[in-house]
Order: sequence, then C-alpha cells, then structure tokens
Amino acid sequence: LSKKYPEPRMFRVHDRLRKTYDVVIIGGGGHGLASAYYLARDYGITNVAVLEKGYIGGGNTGRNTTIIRSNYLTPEGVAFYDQSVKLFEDLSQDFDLNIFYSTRGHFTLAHTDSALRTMRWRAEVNKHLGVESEVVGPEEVKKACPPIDITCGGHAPILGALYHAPGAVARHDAVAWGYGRGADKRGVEIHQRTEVLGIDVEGGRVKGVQTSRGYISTRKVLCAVAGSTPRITQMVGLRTPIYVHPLQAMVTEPLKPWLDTILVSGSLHVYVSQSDRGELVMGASLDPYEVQSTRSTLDFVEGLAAHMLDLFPFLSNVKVNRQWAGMADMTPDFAPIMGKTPIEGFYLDAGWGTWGFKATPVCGKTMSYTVANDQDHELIRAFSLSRFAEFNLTGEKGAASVGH
Ligand code: FAD
Ligand code: PYC
Repeated sequence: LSKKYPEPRMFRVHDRLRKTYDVVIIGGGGHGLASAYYLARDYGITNVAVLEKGYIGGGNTGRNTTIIRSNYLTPEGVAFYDQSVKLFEDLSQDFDLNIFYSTRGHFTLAHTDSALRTMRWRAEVNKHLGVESEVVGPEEVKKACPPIDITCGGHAPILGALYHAPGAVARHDAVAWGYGRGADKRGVEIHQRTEVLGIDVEGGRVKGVQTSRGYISTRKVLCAVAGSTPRITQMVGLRTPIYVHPLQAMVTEPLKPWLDTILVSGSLHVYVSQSDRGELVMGASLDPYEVQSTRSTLDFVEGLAAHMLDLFPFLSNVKVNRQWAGMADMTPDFAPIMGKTPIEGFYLDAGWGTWGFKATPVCGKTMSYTVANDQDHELIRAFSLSRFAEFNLTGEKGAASVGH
C-alpha cells in the first residue's frame, strides 16, 4: 500500500546531481536563490542547480541584522538599492509567504559636525533621485524614540540625524526560503550539503564544476558565496581586491515593543532595531583583523553593550540571549563586485561586506539578466570588477552603517 504524502512545504530533495545544467549557481544564500528564482520566472531558464555546501540561508543571509534602506551616497548606489526596496515591498505577495517586511524609518545619528556634513550630502543625493531622506535635529530623534539619552551620557551628544522614512526590516530566513521555494516550484534544483571543490576552465571559458557529490558539466557558473568568494575566485585564477573580516551581532531577550525605529550610530559603533519577537537586534563594527571564521567574542558583547547603554541606560539589566558572526567580503570602496568577468561563463556576485541583505532582490533581478543575456545589466555597470584596474571606484564608505 503506498501512502500519498503532501508536497514538500519548501523545496524538493534530489538524490543525485544531473550530469549537466545550463547554469550552476554556487551558494544557496539569498543572492544565489534570488538569481535562480528570477532566471526561472523571468527567463524560463530552469535547468539550473543551486549548490550549497551547508544549508540554505545558513551563511550571511541567516546571520544579518536585516536592515533595508536605499539612503546611499553615490547616484549609482541609490538607484540600485532603491530598486531593491521596491522589490522587497512586494515580496510577501510575490512569494505568497510572509517575510514580515516592516517599514520602521531609519535614523543615522550624527555626533560630530563632519558626520552631519555627510548626512546633508547623502540627503541631497537621495532627494535628487526621488528617495525620501532628510536631515533632522536631535529633537526629532527624541520624538521618534523617547527613551533615548540624546546626550549619550554627556560624552557624544546627538547633533542631528539623517532620517530615511522607507528604512525597513524583514525576516531574513523567509527571504531565502521564499526565493528557494519559488525557484524549486519552477524546476530549479536546490542541492544542500554539496560543496564546490573546483571549477574547470578551458581556453578561457567555463566547462564544468567539481563538487563533493561528483562532476557537473556546464557553460555558466554564477558565484554568490559572500565570505567564501576568494576561495572560489582562486579556482578560476581570478584576482579581486576582496578581503574578509568577521562581523558580529547579538540579540537580547524579548522585550515588550518599545523601539519603533531603526537607529544607527557610526561614531558609537551601534545599530539596533526591535524584531517582531521583541528581541533587540544589534551589531557593531567589523572585527579589526582579517580572518575567515564565524566565531563570536566576549570583547564584542562588552563593547557593544557599553555603547548601547550610552544611548539607552535603562537597558542595564536586560540579558543578551545569543551572539554570532558572519564573514564579510569587503571591498576597498564599499560597493559590490557584480557581473561578467574575464573568464567566459563565470559571473560574480560578491563584495557584499556588511551591506548585501538589502540588495538580495535586486541582485537576483540583475544577475539573472546578466547570466541569461551574457551582458551586464545597466544597474550594475558601476560595480564591475574592472573598475579597480581603471581607478574608477564607486565610493560608498560614507553610506555604510557599520563603523570601520
Ligand atoms: P550568503 O548568505 O553568505 O550565502 C553564501 C552561501 O554560499 C553560504 O550559504 C555558503 O555556505 C555557500 N558556500 C560558500 N562556499 C561554497 C562552496 N564552495 N560550495 C557551495 N556553497 C558554498 N546587510 C544588510 O543589507 N543589512 C544588514 O543589516 C546587514 N547586517 C549584517 C550583519 C551581520 C552580522 C553580517 C555578517 C552581515 C550583515 N549584512 C547586512 C550583510 C549581508 O548579510 C550579506 O551581504 C548578504 O547576506 C550576502 O548574501 P549572499 O547570499 O551573497 O551570501
Ligand atoms: O547596510 O544598513 C546596513 C547595515 C546595517 C547593519 C549592517 N549593515
């Protein structure tokens, strides 16, 4: 007697890899899965394998603090991230899965005159491109967040802030699952616990991929592995300026809702929002050394807690529940590296450092276009690898939330 079981809730499990795929995507994070989803949905390319060495969303996608915003500094950055915010706003409906997208408003606090100058610069670029951003005084910060100590214990008074009304948070796992489920439904194969160990290149073009579960032949490989990028680019003999630093985060025990906005202070090295479960989700600056590891430290918790108490002294008895780290693939100009590469059929979606969760939908859109047409999408031209050789950088350091 054979029982009829329901369809899998998220995606199918495949016993074996096919011998060949039209496209192989390395990395089952948000970016890889979003690219697979739009390849299938928008271009009808479904003979696609997503290879993930661990479990989907287990990399930086599942470790990030989920801040979504488009208040960048360069016109290219603002246009790109604005598209992503727009895609995010419709994502729950698109997936028929609740990603808990929540528009909260985003304050970047300025404690010095020079920080305030950068806020004005960003506000003007943003407004010019139709993105809602404005500089506000400390009284507006206090109005939006009454429990804040606007003097920060007297040693770093808040002079003003960049306020970005569309700033939002979302459930990171649901973003990975939504893209994974949608890609799977359209025929894409997701292979977890499948590590890419080598890439065959012949005559300057991709031929196939060696994996922990056998060999696959393919003419197109998309690399979307964030903190593991240098290991993969090495396999095809490609040099990039990416360097990897740990970025840590932590959450408190759940509290009654009291923090409605997202707050960031580059000077105090703090960013914080309150999740739907009531936890304060917090992070600080990058760890100061280059290392490929996801361990977390007591130093980090102590430093971040001290700065949180500058802003909110009343939190002194609140417990920290969890801490963790991800591997941030940093670039010298704090912009990503996207698009075609000198190796034919090898496409790169990398350099996402501390800022790539918010870009997940637009990366899927633009990388699927680039892979399908073998031509860089116009929104990513400013992010090409060749900009470093051409000294044509896309300087976004002033718009990074995280201190460096
Ligand atoms: P990942 O999610 O890391 O996925 C890459 C996948 O590739 C991994 O699952 C990995 O297992 C897999 N992989 C690696 N090597 C191989 C291999 N050889 N074979 C097969 N699979 C492989 N961004 C924001 O916009 N807002 C934020 O608030 C924010 N906060 C952050 C906080 C922290 C603590 C961290 C660490 C990052 C934060 N980021 C934030 C950055 C953001 O998380 C990343 O830029 C983004 O998630 C990158 O997504 P991805 O899909 O490219 O990479
Ligand atoms: O890019 O907004 C961001 C961010 C916040 C925390 C880490 N990255």
